Amino acid sequence: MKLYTFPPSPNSLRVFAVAHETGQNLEMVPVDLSKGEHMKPEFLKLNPNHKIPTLVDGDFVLWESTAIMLYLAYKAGGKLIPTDPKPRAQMHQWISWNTAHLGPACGIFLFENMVKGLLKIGEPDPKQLAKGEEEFARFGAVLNDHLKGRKHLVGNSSTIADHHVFASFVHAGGCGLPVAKFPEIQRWCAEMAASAPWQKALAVLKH
Ligand SMILES: N[C@@H](CCC(=O)N[C@@H](CS)C(=O)NCC(=O)O)C(=O)O
Repeated sequence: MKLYTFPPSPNSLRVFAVAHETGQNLEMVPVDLSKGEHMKPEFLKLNPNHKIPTLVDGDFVLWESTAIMLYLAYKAGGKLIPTDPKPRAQMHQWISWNTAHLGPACGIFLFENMVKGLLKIGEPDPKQLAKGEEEFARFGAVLNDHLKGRKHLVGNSSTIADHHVFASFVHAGGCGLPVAKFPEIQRWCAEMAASAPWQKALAVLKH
């Protein structure tokens, strides 16, 4: 299987974490967004949204990181997906919540404080950052409370939800995400970052 990816992308990193945890090998095909490689006709044939990550498994092409993570988990016999309906629904709850709420709040800090500088497309917008502060305070508090006394978001073992949500924090330090007032998030993130699948996934950032 090949994963078309821009290595620092949280959406790509969480797919790699799942691949590592489920013991599947993904060949990384770098797509340099800063050079516009995602707009090349050959890539647009794979993903007309011009977005990474995009998975190619033989003649099967799949985009959207959540769908790819679930596909890898299904291929591994359902690893990382609870079998009972209630915990399975809770896993989907956290995935949807991250996609709709927490992830976009973190994404404001990532875009304003990191991506703009890397792509040289202007200064951080204080209005956007104020919006990010407000949203992160709201949804960060929900996560922080939920994590009290828990090692995993759902049940007693790792699920897709943990990898999905943790990806929103991978650049927390570099993009100035205000996590200081959320000790449970900090503790959980330290545990996730130290876990074997994330150690392997994050190694790509050290090159
Ligand atoms: N919902 C998508 C988001 C993917 C996404 O936004 N990828 C960004 C990089 S992190 C991208 O490829 N941007 C290029 C573009 O939109 O043209 C997913 O979860 O895979």
